[in-house]
Amino acid sequence: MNQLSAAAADERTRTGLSKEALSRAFLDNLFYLQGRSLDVATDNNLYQAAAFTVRDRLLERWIRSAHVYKEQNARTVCYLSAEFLLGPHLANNLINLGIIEAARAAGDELDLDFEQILESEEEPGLGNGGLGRLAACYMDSLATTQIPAIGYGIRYEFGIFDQVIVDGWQVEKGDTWLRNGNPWEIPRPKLAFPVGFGGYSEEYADEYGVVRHRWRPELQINGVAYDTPIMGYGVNNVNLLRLWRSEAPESFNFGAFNVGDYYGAVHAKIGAETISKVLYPNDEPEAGKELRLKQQFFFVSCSLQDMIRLQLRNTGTLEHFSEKFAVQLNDTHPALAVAELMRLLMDEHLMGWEQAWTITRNTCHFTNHTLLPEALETWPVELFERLLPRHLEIIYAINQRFLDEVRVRFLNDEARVARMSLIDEGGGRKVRMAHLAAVGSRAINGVAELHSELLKSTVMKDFNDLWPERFHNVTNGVTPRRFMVVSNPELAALITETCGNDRWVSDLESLRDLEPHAEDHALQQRWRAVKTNAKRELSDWLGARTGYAPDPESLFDVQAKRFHEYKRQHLNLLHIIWLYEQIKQNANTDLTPRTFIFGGKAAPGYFMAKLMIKLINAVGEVINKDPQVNGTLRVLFMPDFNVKNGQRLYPAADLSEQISLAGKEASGTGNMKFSMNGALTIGTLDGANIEIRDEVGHENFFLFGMTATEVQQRQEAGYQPWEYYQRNEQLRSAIDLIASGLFSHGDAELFRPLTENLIHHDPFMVLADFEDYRERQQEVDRAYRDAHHWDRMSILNTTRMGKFSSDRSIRDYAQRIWQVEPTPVEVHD
Ligand code: C3B
Repeated sequence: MNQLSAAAADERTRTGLSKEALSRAFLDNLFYLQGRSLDVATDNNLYQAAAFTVRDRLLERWIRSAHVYKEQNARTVCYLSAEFLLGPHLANNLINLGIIEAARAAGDELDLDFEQILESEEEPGLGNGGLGRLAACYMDSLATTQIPAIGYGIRYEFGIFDQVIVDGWQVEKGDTWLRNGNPWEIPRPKLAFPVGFGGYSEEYADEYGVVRHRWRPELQINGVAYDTPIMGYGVNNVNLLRLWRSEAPESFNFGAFNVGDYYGAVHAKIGAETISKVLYPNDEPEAGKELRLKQQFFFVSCSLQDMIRLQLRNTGTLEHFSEKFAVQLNDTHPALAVAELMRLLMDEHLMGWEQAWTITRNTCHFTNHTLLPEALETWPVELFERLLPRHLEIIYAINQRFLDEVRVRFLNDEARVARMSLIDEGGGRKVRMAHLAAVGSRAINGVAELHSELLKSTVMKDFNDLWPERFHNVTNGVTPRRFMVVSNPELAALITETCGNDRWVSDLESLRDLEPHAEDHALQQRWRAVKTNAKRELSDWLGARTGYAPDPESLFDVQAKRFHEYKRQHLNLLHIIWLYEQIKQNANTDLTPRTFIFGGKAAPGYFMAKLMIKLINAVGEVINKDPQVNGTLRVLFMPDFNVKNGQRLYPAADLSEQISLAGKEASGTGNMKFSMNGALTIGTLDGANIEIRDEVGHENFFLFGMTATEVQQRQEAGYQPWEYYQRNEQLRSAIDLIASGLFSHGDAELFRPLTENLIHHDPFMVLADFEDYRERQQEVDRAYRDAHHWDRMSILNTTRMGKFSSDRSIRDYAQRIWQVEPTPVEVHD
């Protein structure tokens, strides 16, 4: 499959590994770790042996990196995130180590199916969507740009659910990624920290008569570290992903835990283990569940205790803590770090308020990922009082000082004081986590230019008035290693061949060198052949799973992302239904054959999102079977969209649907993955779409819809979706067709919640943008018929994506936010 020269496989690789050395190590790992020989090994045995072989190579570099980082006392980035959506490790690590060809050759020699071994890996789905995947891309880029970093999070036993489609409905299945063990992690049972919950806070006088505070928790659990090495591409740097698993302390000492009550003791143990048991599957809205707050505090506390341990070990004092560590808070989920760092410094390490506050404020940085009101986290004060009484005290104290500052800056403006307070006093008192994160951070950033501007002018306006210098934009990025080299090896090989080198893999801007070739017909043809091969592979995969194998010559039009009304999968669907009506009305309608592919999960409790999935499948069932359509349209749902399946999808897409209502999608990152793989985008002026369009050229992007400003104006003027429904015949007939029961075996009730909601409420203005969308889709239809022109646009989409490498994002953070420098690591094999 991979076109790289076979000769390369025979050479000793950059890491000094020959295929012979790899085969030997592989066989050893099969035999000594699993007691298997080749003839009886299962797929999983082979995968584990391969994984251990690769992991061993990472470990040498990991130890070396840790040593160099310590020696140079480099500032370390600590990326605190409740989610890391990693995806399979094996292929990615082989690429980053530079040994994939040697490994493939070793596999061939042992007569093994290399692709099958890669396939056997279960992915760690420790995240919901964009936010979690971004954290994983950033871990890759931190290592690649040689920045010392630790990712801190939770080792969920059950990650995001697996999605199966039954009768068109989403059904959730528990994720069991740890079933066969996880060869990439190293448990550190001795590296554990106590985490308290409940109890009370008390004052006491220390030996000098100074009044201090301490927390007397009612319950203590332990957080145990599980470490995964994260290898950079083309460098020797290996960083650390440290995930915490919750445990009851002293598992065997049941008696001490709960005297005489054996059952109660076991129950307590189970309670402790529950904390890291399962990832909350809600993407943007926060569930407000007690266990979620416990999870947040749990991983924040373990992580900060770990940093303090490292600093004390290295320097014996915490005075220079903020020079040693830059903490990045990935959304508000780890915002408690502000209060917990204060508590640890003051109560446990006996620092005064001023010094502790200066350190905290110089350590923390905060990224906001959404403006959706339902996603802005707040927690009832009552819950804090019960679970984290000392933290509530600290939050009150921070708030008092903060609001005094506001009062002095803005005289006689109590309304502003109330708006900015860390406590929302209206209707049940609540702690505002975004405010806590903002007050405790040196820098606050949004994730795309528009989003960062809207952040400053809407949800964080008051904070921007107060501290404009703290606000930044860092546009998101994605790693070209996973989303080009790993997922699309044929395209990667073609690019490398055309460039004459593979520098682009860690310097994506250099793809611009290819631009002059965009006109070259020979390249266009090969480019198209690569795309068609990827479409064929996807078609086979879909055929085996959905019963429909789409025609690789048709235009693959893909929308893959979490299901949410603001992302407007239903806008896409209304267009499909309209196309279908055209064919029904006139069998000779001249349409470019298209395959519409959807993928994505809905939060299990999100009724409308689940109904959209059902509707897509129902529409597919009717259209795909209708002889009159005769294959011109296909509508397919790819089940269980996750990182692994995404890697199948991105290379095969011709058109990428990025059709959120302007102002709602903070950035989007799928948009970047598609474009890098040569898909054209149909999209609104939302999130990073705007910047993508500016980079790839306006003529190579299908733009439609209202701008964020127009959206706001329309809303203020009073939006009446009903008027669009009445006025626009195309729209009306598409909606009416759903309401008629055609897609529900005559049941006119099934989809009524969806159609009624569109006609009467339409909170994300699907109807207002429909007409423009439909027109732009007609342009797409025409443009695809001109293969040369399309291929040229496709090539330019890829070559102009340099800005959207996560390496660039990380360099931005490093220079503008963290002030950290690369620390190269030398290895002498
Ligand atoms: C997402 C946003 O919805 C995306 O626009 C953005 O690209 C990514 O974050 C990464 O910045 N997001 C998410 O996945 N989960 C949240 N809770 C909030 C935002």
